[in-house]
Amino acid sequence: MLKSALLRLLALGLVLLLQQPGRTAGQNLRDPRKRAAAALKAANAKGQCCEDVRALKVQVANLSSLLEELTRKQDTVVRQMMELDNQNRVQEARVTEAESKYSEINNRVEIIQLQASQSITQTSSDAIYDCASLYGRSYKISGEYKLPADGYLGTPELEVFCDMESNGGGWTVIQRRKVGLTSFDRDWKQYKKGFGAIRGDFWLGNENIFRLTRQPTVLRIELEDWEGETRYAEYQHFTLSNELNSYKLFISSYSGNAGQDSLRYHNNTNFSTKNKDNDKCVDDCAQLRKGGYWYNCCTDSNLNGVFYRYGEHIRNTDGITWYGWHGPNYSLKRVEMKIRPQNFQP
Ligand SMILES: *[C@@H]1O[C@H](CO)[C@@H](O)[C@H](O)[C@H]1NC(C)=O
Ligand SMILES: *[C@@H]1O[C@H](CO)[C@@H](O)[C@H](O)[C@H]1NC(C)=O
Ligand SMILES: *[C@@H]1O[C@H](CO)[C@@H](O)[C@H](O)[C@H]1NC(C)=O
Ligand SMILES: *[C@@H]1O[C@H](CO)[C@@H](O)[C@H](O)[C@H]1NC(C)=O
Ligand SMILES: [Ca+2]
Repeated sequence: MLKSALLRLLALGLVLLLQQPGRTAGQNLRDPRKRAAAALKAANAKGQCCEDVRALKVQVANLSSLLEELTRKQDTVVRQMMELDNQNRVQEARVTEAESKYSEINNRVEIIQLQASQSITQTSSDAIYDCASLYGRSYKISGEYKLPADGYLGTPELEVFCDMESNGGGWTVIQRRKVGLTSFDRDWKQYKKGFGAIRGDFWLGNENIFRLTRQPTVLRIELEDWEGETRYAEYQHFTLSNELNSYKLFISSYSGNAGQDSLRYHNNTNFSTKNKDNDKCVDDCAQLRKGGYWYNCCTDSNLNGVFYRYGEHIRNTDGITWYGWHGPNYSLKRVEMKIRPQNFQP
């Protein structure tokens, strides 16, 4: 602003400077007397004009030097701003690096805790069906439990994680994503049997989930994003078919705050893995979405997808997604799926 005002002044000065000496030159004077008078007048004017010109010249020189100085100052400011910008970028990079290091250390701590916990599994000689029956026997602390084998029911011994706190407790956790080091891109057999670490990331196994849902069962899904916000989705009815029927999903009566119900699309759909395409699509959804799930064509949620860390979590369509909350390209930070009988009394 200041610079352009000065430039305008400078231009005006130059115009005046050019006009001054020619003030009388345009007059065509034939009469000698008039010419003499004009010459005298011009001489007077010239004396005056030359004063004006000198003053103007000084002003112009002054303005020029001022302008130069301002230009120099502006260059300095621009350079300083660029430097600050660079420093900012370096700072940001450092924060990002620190964050990823922190996350790595956090993961390592969780793994150590996980290994330590392996030896303090609680057991009970009583026939126990699930975490809800444990809760009924006054086991009210969340953690790892061993459900004993039951010859009558034909169930083998099973390690489970019980959530005895959320919404009244009694929940048997069937899936968890939070550490991000366990691959969920597994085959049919692994999804059938279960995999992962019960205190970390795991799938309890389709065969186990099928058995646990033979009684009327509630499913609760808890989600967390990278900003630390949480949501849940609950289904009053949840059951899986047996393996012969491809562990087909059945859910109904949604409630929760996770936006549009993003499991509904997967209702009445067979389970698919990378080596068993049971989806309702010409594509191979399990391979596209890199998990085992009740793929339709393909997803409205992909809770067994790829775990992407903060910074990488908004790029891919094969992440841990719940479309009704963060859409198809946002991979969540944490997921837990848990079940308990419909008739559970806290
Ligand atoms: C020119 O600048 C000098 C200082 O650099 C100042 O003292 C002087 O008054 C200025 N002259 C004009 C005509 O602006
Ligand atoms: C689902 O599985 C059942 C039994 O395994 C099969 O008969 C049916 O065709 C499958 N449906 C689809 C869409 O693949
Ligand atoms: C799933 O499909 C069944 C019919 O097989 C239906 O009764 C139920 O309401 C559906 N669930 C949802 C959440 O739409
Ligand atoms: C999601 O990512 C895919 C490419 O990976 C892109 O084509 C699509 O537009 C993205 N969708 C949204 C809603 O950002
Ligand atoms: Ca297919």
